Amino acid sequence: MERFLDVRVEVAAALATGRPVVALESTVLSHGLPHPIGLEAAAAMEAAVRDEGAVPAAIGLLRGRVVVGLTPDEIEELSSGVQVAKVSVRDIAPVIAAHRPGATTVAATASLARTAGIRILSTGGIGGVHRGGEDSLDVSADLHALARTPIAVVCSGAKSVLDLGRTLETLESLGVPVIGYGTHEFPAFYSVESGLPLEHRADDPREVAAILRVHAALERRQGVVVAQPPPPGTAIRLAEVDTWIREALEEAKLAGIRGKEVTPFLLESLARSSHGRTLETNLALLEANARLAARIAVEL
Ligand code: PSU
Ligand code: MN
Repeated sequence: MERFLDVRVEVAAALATGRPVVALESTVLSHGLPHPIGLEAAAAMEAAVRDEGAVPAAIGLLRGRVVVGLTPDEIEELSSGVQVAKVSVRDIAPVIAAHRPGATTVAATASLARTAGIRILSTGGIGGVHRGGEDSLDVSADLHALARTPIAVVCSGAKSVLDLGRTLETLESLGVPVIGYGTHEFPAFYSVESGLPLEHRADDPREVAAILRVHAALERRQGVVVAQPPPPGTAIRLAEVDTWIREALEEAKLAGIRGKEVTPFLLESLARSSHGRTLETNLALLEANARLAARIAVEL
């Protein structure tokens, strides 16, 4: 495995001595945010993780290997390149074999982080069931990866461009616990509110750690979603986001966007319609989630 798995010194040392490590996905940096905002986001997330006393481990594919603990230069390489592949689970081996640079989604990052021995991952929003997914079968591999990868994923729920109700139903079917952090409602990424109640809630990192300990002790095979609403000052009302989403979906339909292009296309359209407000919220929640993930990792 070592031929293809490059766990960098700082991360390897932390894992070997039981110090807290937080994995960070790279698709959000390369395909989810425009350059150079992806870089800004990466720096903010890494700083927040370090600030809380944990080691950040951004994950991506470079020069035929999985890198766990990308350097700032490597993150730049992944976030600026036009040739960078969006890598979900199915893409890992082909992209490595082709020596192509690849930015990993939540699904791919979670499974590679686990391979490296990391138990907590931070992101903005997980993928889910797309609107109309009951016909198109466009259901993110993130959900299926969560069903079989025992890792905690700190996020602000799933993007509101998705069908959040069906996303939650699917997580339930797959046996994935969803814990509201300081909330009884599934966050809608840019928005605090979704109208979808959550049964389980934790109010501080210790409570989350307690749940994760039970989950691990009982050898549960699933991931755990820890869903934190976006920071209050930056959240946007769902009703307001909804008008932009409808525009974005219409645009995507007209342009014939399909498959893995859908998520990046919609995010870009939202950024345009909102005059950058969704980007600001996205940055703020990425940083807040990285900070929370680090605090949970420290607690564990
Ligand atoms: N959330 C964001 N921006 C993103 C993504 C999520 O705010 O760019 C990315 C994540 O990497 C997630 C992926 O895993 O989108 C899901 O893509 P898809 O729907 O194609 O599975
Ligand atoms: Mn998809």
